Amino acid sequence: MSSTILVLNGPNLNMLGVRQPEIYGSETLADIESACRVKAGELDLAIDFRQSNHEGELVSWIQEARGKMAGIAINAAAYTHTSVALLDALSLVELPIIEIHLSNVYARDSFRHHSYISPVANGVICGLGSHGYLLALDALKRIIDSSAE
Ligand code: CA2
Repeated sequence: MSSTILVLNGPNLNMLGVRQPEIYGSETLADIESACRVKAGELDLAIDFRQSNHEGELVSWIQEARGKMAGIAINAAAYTHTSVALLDALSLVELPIIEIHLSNVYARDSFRHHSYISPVANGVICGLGSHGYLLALDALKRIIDSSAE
């Protein structure tokens, strides 16, 4: 059985550490990927860490995860608030899903308060910066282990 977690990152997250550190922190996406690799190793998981600025590419990666990955951690970035296509892909994938946001979306613009993907996520983590990614891996490990019992 697969023990690989697909960690998906949506549009503009490749710019982390370059702009708006007051909102998103000073770490780059590469820094977050490194921390996730260390955490995954501690949890005896592997990760496939990806970023795309293209909705269709994210949809294809979610579809390909079905039957191959053990779970999905996703920061869909702005597509969180707009994408029925991501909702549909995630609802078909039959894997545990944790939604992540670096910032506290509820303390920001009202259009960030609605997520299309939360209804199909097992859990949502927001406002804890890059630590949220590590908590998402912890949560997925628990869900995967408990469903294997
Ligand atoms: O807080 C989060 O993680 C978000 O998913 C980030 C998205 C935003 O649209 C969501 O509402 C909340 C934006 C990602 C853009 O990333 C940037 C990184 C550096 C500079 C500018 C944007």
